[in-house]
Amino acid sequence: MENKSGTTPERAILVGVASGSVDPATVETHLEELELLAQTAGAEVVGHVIQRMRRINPAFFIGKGKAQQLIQQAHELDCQLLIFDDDLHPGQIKNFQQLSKRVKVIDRSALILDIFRKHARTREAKTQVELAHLQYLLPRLTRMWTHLERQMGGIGTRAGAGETQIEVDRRLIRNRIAHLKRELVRIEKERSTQTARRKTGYRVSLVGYTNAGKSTLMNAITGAEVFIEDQLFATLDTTVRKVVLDNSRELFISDTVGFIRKLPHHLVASFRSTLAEITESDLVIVVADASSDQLEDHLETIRRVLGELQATRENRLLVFNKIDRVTDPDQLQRLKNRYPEAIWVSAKHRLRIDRLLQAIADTMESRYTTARVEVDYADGKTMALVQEGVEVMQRELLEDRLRLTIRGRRERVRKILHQVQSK
Ligand SMILES: Nc1nc2c(ncn2[C@@H]2O[C@H](COP(=O)(O)OP(=O)(O)OP(=O)(O)O)[C@@H](O)[C@H]2O)c(=O)[nH]1
Ligand SMILES: [Mg+2]
Repeated sequence: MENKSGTTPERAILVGVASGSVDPATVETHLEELELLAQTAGAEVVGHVIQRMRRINPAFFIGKGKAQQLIQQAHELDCQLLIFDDDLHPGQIKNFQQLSKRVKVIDRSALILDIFRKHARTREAKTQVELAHLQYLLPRLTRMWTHLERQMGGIGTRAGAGETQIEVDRRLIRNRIAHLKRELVRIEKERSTQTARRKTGYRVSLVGYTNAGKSTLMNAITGAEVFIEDQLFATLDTTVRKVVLDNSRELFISDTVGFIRKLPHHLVASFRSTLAEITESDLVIVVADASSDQLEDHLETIRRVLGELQATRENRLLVFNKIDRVTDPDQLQRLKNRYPEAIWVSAKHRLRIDRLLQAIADTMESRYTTARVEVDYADGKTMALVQEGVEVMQRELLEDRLRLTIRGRRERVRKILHQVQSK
């Protein structure tokens, strides 16, 4: 079998651990998600292994006997990869390398980073992903130098006097990290001039678990063609589109990278500027796949990542997508009882999108207000002031004055009225 890139896929065994309060059934659902991740990364999964443990073994994460047995199994099944659902310490990976040269051991974070690397398209996403990857790699450097030399173009890779190859690699990586951080600051500056232009508009962002249907919903709302695929992390960049409701109310809607359980910390950190679009929004639409049996888990992950980004809780709308796939009436009723505030849609089949648009319009309305101001024709300064950061709905010509009907955020309109009155 060949994968999308036309190469033979690496064969993988997935490994999960049930310990403490985590029962094997939950671990199995986590492994199913890990399998989707592995497939997205281009691997072929040949088996799931779950080990129950009371205590994590510091040397191999799982027990030593189990580790040896797994390596043996991998050899027999012609597998090149063991993928752990939990994060492994660098030392644990090294210990596995000592058991086998042929079998590579990686963890969930490494897999997610790999997918992000493959899906990064723009300069910003590429820079963010490379930064996260190198930060992840730094404490895990082992005998990877040949790999690195290739990756980094081999410049300055010769070891200096008394410097081991690993030290050289570490130095190279640190330099590169510093460079990437500077690069990101520059890209961020460019971005902030772009967003400044949108500052006066109402900003809405779509957030949610990966594969929940955010991009499909974006398309349903805007008619734009945003990349959609049934795979994890199809979208890594933020797309912003303008939408006009009822021919008058203008808003900017953005679709961005999805969340996932145990999103590597480095990724959240380096995607901070992309995710800033969320924290700066007037409204956050949380999109969830209502047909997923992991819905509660997904909502919890979203709450946690939004918390990590310090997004406010006040301005959120909950949207349950993929209602076309919720066929069990009991399940539907249960969800409706539990989340009475949720708006139910099917982005793919364009069902109830108008309800969602109405809800957006309502929240906009509650933050916006309309007012009338009159300004002398001769007073150019005030004329400019009253139009700044608001929409002008109507202009009426009076004898010596102009009467404007303006609409904008409450705070802004209040400030304008105050300034005009105090003249
Ligand atoms: N049945 C059904 N499928 C849907 C619906 N909405 C989206 N999908 C499918 O779900 C898959 C993921 O959709 P996307 O829009 O790419 O999801 P996303 O949230 O943007 O995913 P990432 O960008 O990967 O985080 C695609 O195969 C869509 O066709 C829906 O309402 N019903
Ligand atoms: Mg998407």
